[in-house]
Amino acid sequence: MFSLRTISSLWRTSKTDLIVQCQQQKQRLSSATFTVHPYKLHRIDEGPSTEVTCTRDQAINYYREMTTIRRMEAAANALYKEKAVRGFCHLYTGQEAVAVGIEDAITKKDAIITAYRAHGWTYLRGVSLVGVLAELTGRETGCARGKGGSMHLYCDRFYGGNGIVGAQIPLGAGIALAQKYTNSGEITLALCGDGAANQGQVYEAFNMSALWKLPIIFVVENNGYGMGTSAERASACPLFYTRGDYVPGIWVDGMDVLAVRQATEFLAKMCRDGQGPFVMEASTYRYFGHSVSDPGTSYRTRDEVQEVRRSRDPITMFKENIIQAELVTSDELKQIDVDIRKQVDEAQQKSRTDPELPIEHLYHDVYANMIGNDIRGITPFQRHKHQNTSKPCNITI
Ligand SMILES: Cc1ncc(C[n+]2csc(CCOP(=O)(O)OP(=O)(O)O)c2C)c(N)n1
Ligand SMILES: [Mg+2]
Repeated sequence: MFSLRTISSLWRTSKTDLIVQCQQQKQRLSSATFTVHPYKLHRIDEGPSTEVTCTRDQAINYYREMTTIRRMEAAANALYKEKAVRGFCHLYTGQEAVAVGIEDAITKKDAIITAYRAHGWTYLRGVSLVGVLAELTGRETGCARGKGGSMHLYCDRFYGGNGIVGAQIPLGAGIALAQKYTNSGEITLALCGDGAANQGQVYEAFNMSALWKLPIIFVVENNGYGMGTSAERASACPLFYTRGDYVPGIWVDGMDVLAVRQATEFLAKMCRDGQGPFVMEASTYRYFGHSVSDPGTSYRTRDEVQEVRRSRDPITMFKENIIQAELVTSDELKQIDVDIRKQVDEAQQKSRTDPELPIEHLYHDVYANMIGNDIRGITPFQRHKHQNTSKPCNITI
C-alpha cells in the first residue's frame, strides 16, 4: 500500500524523469551547422564555406581538448610560480582553438612545427599530460626525459618547440621538401607569431617553398603582440595573410575552432593536390604575458584582456554555441570539466614527484649515431661515457 504522499512523489519523479529524458533526446542532436566569421582571401578566388557542420562527437572532442589545454597551462603556470618549472614558460591560454582546429583537419602523419608556445601542441600531437608537465619540471617521465624543458618538447611528427624566433619557418619548409621528395602525400604546418612574421628568413622560406611548390601551410598566429609590442606598431603591413605576396593566403577567426578547422581542411586539400604553399593568418589573443615572467599589463590594459575574455573566448563561445545548438547539455560539459580537472591535477602531482634522470645521462644521446663510446667534457682530456639510452616519448595514442 502506498500513502498518498508516496504516490504523489512517485508521480512527480516519473514525470520529471520523462521531462529529462525528452530534454536529453532533444538536446543531443547528432550534428548541427554553424555560420563562421567570413574569411579574408588573398589570391584565392573562392574560399571555404562559412557554413560549417559539427557532429556531437566532434563538439565534445573539441571542447575536451581546448579545456584540457587551458587547464594544463594553468597547471604549468602554478608549477612555475612554485619554482618547480625553471627557465622559460610561454602559455598558450586564449589560443587553444587554433591548435585544436588545425589538428582535427590534418592527419597524425602530417608534420607540425611551431615556436616556443608549444605545450598545447605537444599534447594534441599525442604526448600525455604527464609527458608535457613532467618535461617542464625536468623529470624522467617528460617527453624529452626532462632534458628539454618548456621550449623543447617533441614527439613523432612534431618538430618542436623552437626558441629562436622564426627559425621553425625554414625548418618547416625543409620538412615539406622531404615530404615532396619522398612523395609521401603528407603536408607540413609551420606556425609562427605576428612578431616572427616580419623576419627575413620567413620570406626566404616563402620564396623557396613557392619555387618548389612545397606542401606547406605557413600559419601566422596573430595574437596581437610580439612580446610587448603590438602587431600594428611592429608591422608596416599587419595583414599577415597577404604578406606571402605571390603565396595565396587566407585570414581566419582563430578564436573559432570550427572556422580554423574549415580553413585548414580547405588549404590542406589544395596542398595535397600540389597547389601549396599557403599562408593562413589566424586572428587570436594571448591572455597571459609573453612568458609567465611578464605581467602583460604595461603594453595593454586589463580592460582589453577582460573584453576579449568576455566577447571572444574560444572555449566559452564554443560552449555556448554547442549547448544552444542542442548538441550537448551543460551537465555533460560540467562532467567533462570535472574529469579534466582530475586528470590534470594527477599529472601535475606526478610532475612534482617523478624522479629526475641520473646526472650521467647528461652525456647520453648527445648524438643520434654514436661514434666511439665516449665524448669529451669541457676539456678534451675529460671524457664521459656516451650511450644511446633514449626511449619513445610519453605518448598516449
Ligand atoms: C631570433 C630571435 N630574436 C629575438 C628573440 C626574443 N624574442 C622571443 S619571443 C619574441 C617575440 C615574438 O613574438 P611573436 O612572434 O608574435 O610570438 P608570440 O610570443 O606572440 O607567440 C622575441 C622578440 C628570439 N627568441 N629569437
Ligand atoms: Mg604574437
